[in-house]
Amino acid sequence: MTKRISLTQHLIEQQRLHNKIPSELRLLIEVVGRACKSISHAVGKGALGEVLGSAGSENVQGEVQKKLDVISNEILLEANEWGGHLAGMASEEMETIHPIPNRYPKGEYLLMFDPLDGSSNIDVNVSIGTIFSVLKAPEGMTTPSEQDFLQPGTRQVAAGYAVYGPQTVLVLTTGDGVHCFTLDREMGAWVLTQRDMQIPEDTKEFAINASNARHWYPPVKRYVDEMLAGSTGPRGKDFNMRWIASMVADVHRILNRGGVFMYPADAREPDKPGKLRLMYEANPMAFIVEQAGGAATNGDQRILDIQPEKLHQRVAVFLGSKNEVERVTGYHKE
Ligand code: AHM
Ligand code: MG
Repeated sequence: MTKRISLTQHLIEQQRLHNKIPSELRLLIEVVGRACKSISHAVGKGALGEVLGSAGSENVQGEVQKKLDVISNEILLEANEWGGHLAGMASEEMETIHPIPNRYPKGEYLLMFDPLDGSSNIDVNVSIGTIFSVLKAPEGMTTPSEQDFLQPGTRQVAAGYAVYGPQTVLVLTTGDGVHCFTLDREMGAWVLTQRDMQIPEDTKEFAINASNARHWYPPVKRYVDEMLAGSTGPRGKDFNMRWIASMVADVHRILNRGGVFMYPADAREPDKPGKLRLMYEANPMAFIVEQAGGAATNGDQRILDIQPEKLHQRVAVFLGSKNEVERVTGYHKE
């Protein structure tokens, strides 16, 4: 039998190799991993756990919260509050930041998350997930303010996502490649199953919500039309389309076999660029995708270079196979 490498062992070995995972950051990642196991467990109960359906509340983006959105948020908050590794947290499901209460010791990291991504898929048993991003608190900061979280994605020290699907997986980067762990459900342990995931530079697969086509701006319309034209069109090859409507699941497919994922800005609400949020969706995914040899832009610039202005700001997203992301970004510049 091949030797199984646990999440903890992997993090310790990475620290020895690259010296980027001090023990406080390792603890943070382990705690997030533990919280993801609890979320996976809650998700897996479905109707039997009475966790499906709406929570009867709205989040700051005006979206109806599902029971599991709220449960997942609480699991992540509770797991991360008392360990002493964090200064504060922020979440898609909370309007303002959550500083660590004074009764607990404070650490030097800031954690942001989308506790349960793919909300529209929760009640229909399609893959959903958790996305997280870790920053260092600014030097000398005692109690964090929202401003302290507004750092560009290049400053992330770790990012990852879990997918609650046929298998539960955790995909992680600390800036030295992207590694995937599968949850051994009998043992309750994360086991390393893929090292150094790489996104192929070219692809014949794209992901976009085509029901918004009539609102797209010309560069996106041109790019998608050229792919749809297939082997007799300007691209000279046929493309396949996939849209799961859970970013975690779409990105996971792209990490495994390539592809380009798009959630563009469109003409509906010009001051709201796209649907996805920069701080806890686009930035962590962009970090992971770049670490796997792919690219991520908003059509104009690298996502990781954007200076955030607001905690819940939205951003257009083009990410995945490098040559395709460069092409669609180029169309925006023409
Ligand atoms: P959520 O965080 O409220 O679940 O929204 C984000 C999700 C992404 O996972 C997914 O890519 C997108 O919204 C799907 O949008 P649409 O409903 O337009 O297909
Ligand atoms: Mg989301």
